[in-house]
Amino acid sequence: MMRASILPTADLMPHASAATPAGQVSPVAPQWTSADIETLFALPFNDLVFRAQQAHRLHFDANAVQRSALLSVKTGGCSEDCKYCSQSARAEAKLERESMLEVEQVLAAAKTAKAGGATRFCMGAAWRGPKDRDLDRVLEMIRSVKALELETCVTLGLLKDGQAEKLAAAGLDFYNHNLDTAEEFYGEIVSTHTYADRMETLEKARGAGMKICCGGIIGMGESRRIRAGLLAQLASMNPPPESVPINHLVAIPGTPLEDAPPLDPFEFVRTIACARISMPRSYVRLSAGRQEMSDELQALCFLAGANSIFYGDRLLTTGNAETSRDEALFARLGLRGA
Ligand code: SAM
Ligand code: DTB
Ligand code: SF4
Repeated sequence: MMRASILPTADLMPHASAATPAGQVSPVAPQWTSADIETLFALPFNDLVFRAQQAHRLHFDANAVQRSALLSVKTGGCSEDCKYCSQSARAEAKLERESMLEVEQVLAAAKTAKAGGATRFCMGAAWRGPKDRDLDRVLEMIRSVKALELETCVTLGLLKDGQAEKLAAAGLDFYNHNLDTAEEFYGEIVSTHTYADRMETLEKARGAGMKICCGGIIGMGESRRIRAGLLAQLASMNPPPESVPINHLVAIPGTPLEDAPPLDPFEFVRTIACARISMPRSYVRLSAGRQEMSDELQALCFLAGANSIFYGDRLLTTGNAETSRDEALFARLGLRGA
């Protein structure tokens, strides 16, 4: 049968799913180990990308790319010390600390995003986690964005008991909370909260019935083993995150990672391909870093299975690839927004 021939060969199947007959969804999430994913990483580039493209076509239209808009609703002054982030109060990055936006400002931005073709609106806040009184305004933002018939996503940091349920009740579709890297490297990047704290918040969001948007940052000086470890962690969630943002580090002046060693762009494409193969049903988002990428590199990322982007001229504190450039790239590649 056609389908069986394009499934990964047995030596590259993760352990739990190896026993699952082709075409059936295993009730147990495949247990991807770092070693499994390192084996994928080590494939010749063409073989890896071919395999990713096959996995992509089993579950998605390979020429459709989901587009999410992003808005920072509370910028700067964060108590945490994430080394990549310009919004940490400890960063020396030149950043105006801003108070929380008003609901009307958010609504106006969401209308513009929808008119431009985005289907999801993501709101980010530079908090360790939301205080209950701040959450109330976010809930209002969610309700008004949802009323525009946009999917909603927020990223607010660590959640306390009961907050996830409030977000879900307001109509939140996705909670974004990245693991950012493998557990063993996390302490090199952040000291003010732990990997276990992040996992706990992901469980709270899932427990409240929301979809999860969870990925990481590539290019922070981590090894391939660490990249594989991050993907193994994500792919072994049961179920894996519905949305997996793969951010290329934006090396922001004034942050401790401003001089991070450059990453071979092909290694970034390999990471996307490994994410696609290990999480075949998830949207893999080519997230931060697109502004610095050539059109050719982005095209390789789409070929390797990326099928979502941030759309709009800004990310949180840095620029994104301009909408006009994206439109031209989609036209040149025959891609459609989805
Ligand atoms: N404070 C919340 C938190 O940490 O979860 C939400 C906002 S935080 C800015 C969201 C995510 O943005 C981070 O987890 C990280 O993956 C990404 N990010 C932040 N700065 C970045 C940078 N310079 N380059 C790439 N990704 C970055
Ligand atoms: C995600 O994974 N990436 C986005 C979003 N989720 C919140 C943030 C990227 C931030 C890039 C750096 C900046 O603009 O400050
Ligand atoms: Fe704060 Fe989030 Fe930036 Fe960390 S990544 S410093 S928690 S805004």
